[in-house]
Amino acid sequence: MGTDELRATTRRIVKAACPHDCPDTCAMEIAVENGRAVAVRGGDMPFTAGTLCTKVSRYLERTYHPDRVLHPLRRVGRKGEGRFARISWDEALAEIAARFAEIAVEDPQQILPCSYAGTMGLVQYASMDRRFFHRLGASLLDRTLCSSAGKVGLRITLGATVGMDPERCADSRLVIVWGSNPIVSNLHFWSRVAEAKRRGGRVVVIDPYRTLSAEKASEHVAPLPGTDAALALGMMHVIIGENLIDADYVTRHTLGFDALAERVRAYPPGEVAAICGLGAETVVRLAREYATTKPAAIRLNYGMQRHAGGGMAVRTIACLPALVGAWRDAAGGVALSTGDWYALDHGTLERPDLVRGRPRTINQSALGEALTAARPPVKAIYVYNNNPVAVCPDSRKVIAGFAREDLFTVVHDLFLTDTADYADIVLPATTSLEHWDVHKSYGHLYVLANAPAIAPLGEAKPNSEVFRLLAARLGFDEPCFRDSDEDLCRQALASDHPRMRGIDWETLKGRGWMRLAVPERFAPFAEGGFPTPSGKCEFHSETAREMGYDPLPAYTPPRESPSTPSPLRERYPLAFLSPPARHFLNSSFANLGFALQDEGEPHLDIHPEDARPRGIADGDLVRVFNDRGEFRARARVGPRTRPQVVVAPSVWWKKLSPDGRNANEVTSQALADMGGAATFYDCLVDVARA
Ligand SMILES: Nc1nc2c(c(=O)[nH]1)N[C@H]1C(S)=C(S)[C@@H](COP(=O)(O)OP(=O)(O)OC[C@H]3O[C@@H](n4cnc5c(=O)[nH]c(N)nc54)[C@H](O)[C@@H]3O)O[C@H]1N2
Ligand SMILES: Nc1nc2c(c(=O)[nH]1)N[C@H]1C(S)=C(S)[C@@H](COP(=O)(O)OP(=O)(O)OC[C@H]3O[C@@H](n4cnc5c(=O)[nH]c(N)nc54)[C@H](O)[C@@H]3O)O[C@H]1N2
Ligand SMILES: [Mo]
Repeated sequence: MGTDELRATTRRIVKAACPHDCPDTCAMEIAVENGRAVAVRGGDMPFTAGTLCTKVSRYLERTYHPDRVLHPLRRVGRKGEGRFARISWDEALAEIAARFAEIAVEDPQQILPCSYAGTMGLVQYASMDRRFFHRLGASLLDRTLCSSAGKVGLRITLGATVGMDPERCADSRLVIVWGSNPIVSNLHFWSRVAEAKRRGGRVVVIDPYRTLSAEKASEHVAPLPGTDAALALGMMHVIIGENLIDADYVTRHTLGFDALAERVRAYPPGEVAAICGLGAETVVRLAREYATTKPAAIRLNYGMQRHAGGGMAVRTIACLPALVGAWRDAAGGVALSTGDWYALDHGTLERPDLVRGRPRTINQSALGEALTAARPPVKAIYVYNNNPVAVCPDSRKVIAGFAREDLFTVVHDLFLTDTADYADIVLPATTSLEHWDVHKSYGHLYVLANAPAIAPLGEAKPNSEVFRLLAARLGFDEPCFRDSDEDLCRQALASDHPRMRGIDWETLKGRGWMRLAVPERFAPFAEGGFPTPSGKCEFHSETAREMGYDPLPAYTPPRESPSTPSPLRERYPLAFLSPPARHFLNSSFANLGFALQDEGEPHLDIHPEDARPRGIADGDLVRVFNDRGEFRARARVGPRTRPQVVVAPSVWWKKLSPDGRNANEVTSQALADMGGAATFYDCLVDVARA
């Protein structure tokens, strides 16, 4: 037998899921030969359709990267210096257990879990870890870095974090991509948008920045950041004023139309246009096109959420489809997240019933504040699935916290991140190729299994396993601390909800992916049936009123904006955006040669009108600064961004940037109106030649 034949006989294909924080949640197939992964490709799940993004198609370079942390480490240098010596797992676990036990005797709330979305699998994102920290009585963490404002906005309006099936957008005649750059951040959705366009549909991108998606759209509308709710109210003013509503749908399936009609009278196109920095005719044309084109889809995303009025902006835009009856068609409606369609009982995995006492909750978007000023203090922090030194706002405060000599810090990661440099103990994590998991998605309607393709590299361990071991060391003897990862996968799917019919772990594991039990052309609200208290789309919401919000859609101006008069605006006249870079995934991949090569160097897009008076030429090194801090980037002068808005695609590792800093030096810990969410894009700066 020749070597080729031998290879062929030992090759096996493992069905997996991309674990990253991206709406696409791709199906993957991993080819394995003699215990080594040798190829990855996109799976046959319809949404993935056999292709992966440029980052994940090179996943083996990440998995087998020479910089992987492969055994536990203990700090030998100063905090932040990143000097470590190898220790054994036994030493590492013994030290963590001893420190946690000692602090817990005093007050377990002084221990803080710090995790976010390094992996989105239900097991490795939130299961054994939550059980462990609940049982310990540790502080709870409110995970608000990404989507919590919009989730509340949707819940008030539609009743849950639900919407149209993004896969159906290929059939839309109009797609409004609002505050999103899908070519970068939602690639497989973009292929549906491109298909809609090929079939003669129109694609309008609403974004202050001329993104790749904006360039490829039929039309690009560039409002000032944080003004989207005003634009939506202006569109409703036109739609209602010109009687372009779907009166039958409004009567049968909405609540509070008269109050809404009254409200939007205060938003005539001229005034809205002035707020948004657009022409009034744009507002009118957009409204007419939206109301008269069927089916029309709105892909709403995170751009407008990361502002003072982010929750209300999502709520306001989410009212549009009911007004024009867009929900009648599977290819119409609004898509922000499909998360709640899964109807899973996360409590089974996370076991909130284990919580000891009444621990406080710490907001992750104000982590810097918590680590420097919380009372009682945070004495120990355990970071996993998260790189807070790079990704949390207001870095100066975050770093002041992590630099505290009296803070005991554990970081569990694949790489020595900016955060790991501050760790007392570093633990090696597995990639998704090395552990079990099960995935839902927030951008489609499939469930995916992830089987390990290879054994853990070096001494790496999955999150779940480390918490199992720590629970044993701390004497937690509840049986749930002995569940295996496959037990957890099984429990994750244990739901008797009709949409989960037929989806159990054994079946899913065999097939790799399964669609929720919903029709192919899923038009969830064609006949109303919203999961709100009234069963209608709530233009007027008592839920909102009870939560202390305006019961009607409204425009909440950004705190820091060229469109909001303030003393700050006089000193820092430019709006600063730091949206996802194409070749990074938040700060993941941003340490890998291939991604760094593709992304170039930290840069700042600035319009010629803003560059000229500052004496900035294309290619100059510039300082981006405000009262919170500063970082440096290479200026790209051109029309890619609109006047008064500068843009620095992110999130770069600080220690791999020329000045050791990144965009979060200037972002603020102020919170959005809803969900305690971060306001990364509600930020004024000035720029000068360095
Ligand atoms: N390649 C890549 N993909 C990613 C990520 C990544 O880092 N890299 N991150 C993942 C994660 S965690 C998330 S949450 C999603 C994010 O997904 P998206 O929200 O789709 O993120 P972006 O693609 O940056 O799109 C946001 C756009 O909003 C614009 N914007 C900023 N402020 C405003 C505003 O006030 N109004 C409007 N209309 N637009 C505004 C920005 O210029 C930007 O182009 O992407 C996921 N996918
Ligand atoms: N300026 C600015 N800041 C932002 C944003 C922005 O647009 N602009 N976006 C925000 C958004 S939307 C988000 S979602 C957050 C994202 O913030 P994070 O969720 O922190 O995402 P990453 O930066 O990718 O860091 C995830 C870390 O988890 C590690 N990891 C991966 N898999 C595992 C695993 O199985 N186990 C363990 N223990 N670790 C693992 C990765 O190696 C990586 O270091 O950032 C936010 N920060
Ligand atoms: Mo995110």
